[in-house]
Amino acid sequence: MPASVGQTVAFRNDDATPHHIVLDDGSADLGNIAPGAASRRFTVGAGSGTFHCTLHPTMVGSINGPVPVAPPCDPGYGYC
Ligand SMILES: [Cu+2]
Repeated sequence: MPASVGQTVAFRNDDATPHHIVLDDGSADLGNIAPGAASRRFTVGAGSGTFHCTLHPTMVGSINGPVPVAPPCDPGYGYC
């Protein structure tokens, strides 16, 4: 479900490898998120709809767009 602007949300890493999420508009760098852990909470801004993982540059997504973007399938990172 997409998040709304102004909503406070966090990422939870259900994967087996760390991820480092940065919002593409530069409004939040959530740092490394260990497997099984959650990031700090942040407020979704009007321009913070997309994000990427600095550790896995092909991992991109959307948090408030009309259609969430699924990360690309990469068996090496365990998220297919
Ligand atoms: Cu990652």
